[in-house]
Amino acid sequence: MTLRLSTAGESHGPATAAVLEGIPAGVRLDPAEVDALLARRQRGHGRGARMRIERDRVEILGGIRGGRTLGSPLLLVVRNRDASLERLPPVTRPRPGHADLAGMLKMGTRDARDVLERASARSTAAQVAAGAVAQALLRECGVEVAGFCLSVGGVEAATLPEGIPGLRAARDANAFLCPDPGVEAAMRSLVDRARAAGDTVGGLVEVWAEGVPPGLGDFRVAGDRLDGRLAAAVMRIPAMKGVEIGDGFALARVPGSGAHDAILPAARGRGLPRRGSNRAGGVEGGMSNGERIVVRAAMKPLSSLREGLPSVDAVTGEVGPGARQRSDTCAVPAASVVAEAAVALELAAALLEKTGGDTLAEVRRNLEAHLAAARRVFAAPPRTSLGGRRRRR
Ligand code: EPS
Repeated sequence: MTLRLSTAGESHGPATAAVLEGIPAGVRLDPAEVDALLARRQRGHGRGARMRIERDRVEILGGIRGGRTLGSPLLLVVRNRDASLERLPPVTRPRPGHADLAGMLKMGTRDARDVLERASARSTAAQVAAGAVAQALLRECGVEVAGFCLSVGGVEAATLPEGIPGLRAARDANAFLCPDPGVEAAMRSLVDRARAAGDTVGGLVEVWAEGVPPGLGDFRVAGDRLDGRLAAAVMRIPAMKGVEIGDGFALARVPGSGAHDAILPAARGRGLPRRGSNRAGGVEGGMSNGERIVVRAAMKPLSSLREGLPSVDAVTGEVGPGARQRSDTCAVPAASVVAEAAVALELAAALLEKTGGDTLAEVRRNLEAHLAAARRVFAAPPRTSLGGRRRRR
């Protein structure tokens, strides 16, 4: 079965919800773990008034029994406390940078409310709930995924912890979900100044995935390339304007001799070869190569400004600032949680394509067989050519 996610719900409707198909049976699923991710998505210095209203909690209304997945579609519901949709006024002056104008033209309506309610980043709560389920599956298969905020408005983390456990500890202790405490004060004053000026700030988010088996994705079919799929998954998050894998855009400025990662013998002559560096960000030829996957994305500053940029009213024709709506000053920390969920969902999909399996036991059995076969590729005695083995003396 293919892993497939659908979400539904308007920002100020009764709920935001996800249907996730294709998660195998037998995955331990603790709603508290989903809630922990939902709570992290609500965090971050610079969030607006809405996050003081909402207390996101998941209700798992299908696909679970006795704390384990059944293999049937999961129905994940996050109710909205601000469920004011039917009382909210029309929006006739589209806000530059939002979905308003393009959506009005697409749908043939003068009321951008019909567009912005669904275009809202509120739906990322449902995506994050689904991402938490994907992470529960990945964890059972030895894969850990962690997203964090790398920079806010040009203030960037100077140092990063070694691996995911240290990264998580430092990130969770930080008001921006940034693992470098040294830049927290600078981020805070930047966001506070922007808020005072009625302005907004963007930034960079990064996601690491460790323990990813080699060979997820495909070199044979363009649409199945893992880098393309990860990039699309992260680019689909509202307000994202750019995505990199590994050293990404920086690779365009260095010679080939400094752009790739040497292949070194496996430790003690066994297992998979080691790599000297990870400029590729864990993906070569459209496939995971067994190294840490690194995905980075650029979030634009949110489009809701106190003094809206110039716009035109679709009803009166009057020129004036775009409609004013409540907003966050900075949602980069929240976006890092959404990016973590997006990467987890895409990796879970690619993993299940490699292993198949209706149950977790079947997925793990097939994964272990794949890893054993991969290890044998470099465990065999050296060959003189592709054809024959060198004679032992
Ligand atoms: C959003 C506008 C704000 C944000 C919202 C996304 O909501 P409101 O219009 O109710 O003030 O708080 O984000 C969320 C609701 C959320 O859960 O992240 C927008 O226009 O996209």
